[in-house]
Amino acid sequence: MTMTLKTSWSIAASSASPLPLRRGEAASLRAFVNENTQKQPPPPPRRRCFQVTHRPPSPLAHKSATRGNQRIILRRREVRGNESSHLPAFLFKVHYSRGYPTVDGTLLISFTAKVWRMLARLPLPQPSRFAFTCRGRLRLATATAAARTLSTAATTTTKAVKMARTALDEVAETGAFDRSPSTFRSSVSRDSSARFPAVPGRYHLYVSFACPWASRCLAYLKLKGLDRAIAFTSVKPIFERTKETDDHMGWVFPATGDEEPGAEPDPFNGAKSVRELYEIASPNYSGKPTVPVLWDKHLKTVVNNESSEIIRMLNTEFNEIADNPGLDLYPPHLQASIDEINEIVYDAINNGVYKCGFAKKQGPYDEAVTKLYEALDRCEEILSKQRYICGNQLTEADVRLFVTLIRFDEVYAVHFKCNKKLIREYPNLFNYTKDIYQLPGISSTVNMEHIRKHYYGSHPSINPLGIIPAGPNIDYNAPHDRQMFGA
Ligand SMILES: N[C@@H](CCC(=O)N[C@@H](CS)C(=O)NCC(=O)O)C(=O)O
Repeated sequence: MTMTLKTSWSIAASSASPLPLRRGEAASLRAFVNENTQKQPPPPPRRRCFQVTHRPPSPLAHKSATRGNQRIILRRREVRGNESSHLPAFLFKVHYSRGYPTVDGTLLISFTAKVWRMLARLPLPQPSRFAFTCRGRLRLATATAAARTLSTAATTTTKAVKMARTALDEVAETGAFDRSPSTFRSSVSRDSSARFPAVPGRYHLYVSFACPWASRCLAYLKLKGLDRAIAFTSVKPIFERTKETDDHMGWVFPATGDEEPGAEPDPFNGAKSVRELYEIASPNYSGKPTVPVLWDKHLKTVVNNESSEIIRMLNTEFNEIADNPGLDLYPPHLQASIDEINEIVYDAINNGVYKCGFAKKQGPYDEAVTKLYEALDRCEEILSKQRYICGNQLTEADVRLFVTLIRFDEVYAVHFKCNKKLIREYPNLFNYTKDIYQLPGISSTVNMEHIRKHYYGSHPSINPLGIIPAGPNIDYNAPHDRQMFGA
């Protein structure tokens, strides 16, 4: 039996097939999806950001099949939208291993088990083209161009999450930047019997000084007094080729400690690139090799690559070995207001500057820049009444806001076109930035040389010649007026 799905590829099943289609299963993938999506309950509220968490192994976890030079791997994952919505999902991965350049496409799709069984039986796609459209709305694309052009769309009951190779690829057809979720989401625990117990010296943080997300973690190492228990290594600031065999550009380590001040060779794995670290942890990894990486030296794996989760662990799980265990940056009485401000700051400011900078069309840029300045105005207003963003106590929300503010006038204003107003034109935001910069240890987490080199030098589609503008060289050690609020 052979059926053609749209024009792109066909589904074949016969008794000779290693995984023959079962009777009663719909004749085409579209029918399967229609059938299953129609039976689904009403969709949960749609969220732009999905957290990916690992579930205990199920019989459906890790299925793979090989045909010729192609290998298809299907893994079950849970995709969590928010507290109330749990979408079943499958990580759908196609890996071309022999005879073609190694190209992985990875998608997370929320399919039912029945559709999953169907997918597991599909003949493998042609390397040149693998795409199908379901009800005109769910589109999966992988194969050669996949790493760059994965597009995503959601039906009422399904959600596809892109897994691209660099942030610059994460632009939807609308021209808007759409950040993909982090993939390693395990936790270090103070419980000594946990898989990742909080033991001094066992974990290492791989960062880039340029990266605001990684810098959150560095700020926590300093504030909590954990820098002796957890060491870190920074990569070089400018993206380079990560492999000879393909053209992926990303974070690389210097060959020696003298090559680039601030950057060091990988002390444990001798990796040339962050990509290599991810491949040690997961040989078929095809997502974005991002920093920060919380690395387990003992199990040689990535524990977690999501900064918002790493900082929560650093706040609570390492207190037995922290020099400053009493500092709680996410105290129970402020959690609701921290969560609320984080949501605004993440979407409109932290990620908002990227949405301005990576937008490929005027509309998404206009939308992002409007939201960005609305949020900055709101923060300015809040900070006219209190020292920190959630009151008169430093919290996680301040660290998260600070890492973007400190980069703003130096890079985002020019490189990401966030030039409507500068941070130094907002009296409260500017003084607040200096206040946090002057907290013990924080200035050592800000390497402006790396920040400027990275942004201006790593995004040729935005700054083709890589020229680094001269200014503005702000003195963040200059006096500020924030003591007027006490504390
Ligand atoms: N959600 C992640 C985002 C991390 C992230 O995007 N890091 C950027 C650096 S600022 C990265 O490593 N990008 C690599 C690339 O685009 O190829 C986190 O907060 O940890």
